[in-house]
Amino acid sequence: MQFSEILLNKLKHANKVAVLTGAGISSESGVPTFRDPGGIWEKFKPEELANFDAFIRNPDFVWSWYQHRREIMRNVKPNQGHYALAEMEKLFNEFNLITQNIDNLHCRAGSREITELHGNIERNYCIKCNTFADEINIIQNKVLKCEKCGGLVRPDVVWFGEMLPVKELQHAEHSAANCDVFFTIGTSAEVYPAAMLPLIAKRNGAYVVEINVKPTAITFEINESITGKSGIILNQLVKCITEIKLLNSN
Ligand code: BJW
Ligand code: ZN
Repeated sequence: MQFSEILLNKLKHANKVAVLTGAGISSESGVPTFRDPGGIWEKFKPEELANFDAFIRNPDFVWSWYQHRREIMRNVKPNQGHYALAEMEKLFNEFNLITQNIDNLHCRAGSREITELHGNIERNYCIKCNTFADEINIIQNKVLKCEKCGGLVRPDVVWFGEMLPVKELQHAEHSAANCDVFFTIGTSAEVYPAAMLPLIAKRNGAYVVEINVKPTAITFEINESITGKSGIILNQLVKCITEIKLLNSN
């Protein structure tokens, strides 16, 4: 695969690189995306499941949906895209990996600095007293009750209409506004405020590159689009960057 001269040159001189990932990066591991055909929202509308009111109305149903996804996520492995980003982290002075994914696969691939914007499915907490629940038994399909106060236990993820974790969002915005190169990978860029990040980066002078199998909501607002599967592209890109850096140091 041939990368553009301009991208390779930007990466050669880049000090700070930021990356935003979405569900697409995990699709090659076998985790369904949200908005692609066959994705999660084909069966259930987001407003039916990914919001607090739905949970209160039908906690067992929402809980069992997350149990189903926990099972998928525990049975899959990181793919070459996750591993390539873990490698890329070592190649730049500053590297910020921001993810909308809740699947923990970046962590399992060895990335160290990860900003999770939408939470993590492995964590769960009581909606009444905020106590975190321990390891969740996958078989349990009825909503868990808090051991301390009997309140409903929910996954520690961000639903529609809920605020993103403040520190994480601030860190992500700061990384986007201060990087030299910004990658937006495997996300439809339809959900805010995450979808603002590539635009913040562009407005502040970063070179913004999208990696996706198809055009997205922001394709025409950024600098460069690379079309294809993120696992394959990232694997080759990291090899290229490593070569450039080696040549640079000789
Ligand atoms: C591949 C590939 C391969 C496939 N290789 N690519 C401004 C304007 C309009 C609306 C709003 C706004 N600001 C806020 C809102 C409201 C709302 C929102 O954005 N709505 C939009 C739908 C319009 N946002 C919120 O409510 C957020 N909160 C908030 O803003 O709080 C402040 C506030 C509160 C109250 C009122 C107003 C403001 C919270 C958003 C939370 C999102 N939560 C979810 C669920 C998380 C838990 C769970 O997983 O169950 O997060 S929704 C879902 O979408 C999930 C994802 O992280 C997120 C993004 O999806 P993603 O990752 O982009 O996936 P897909 O499927 O959409 O795309 C996959 C892509 O991969 C595709 O492009 C494929 O082509 C590609 N692909 N294979 C490369 N191999
Ligand atoms: Zn409690």
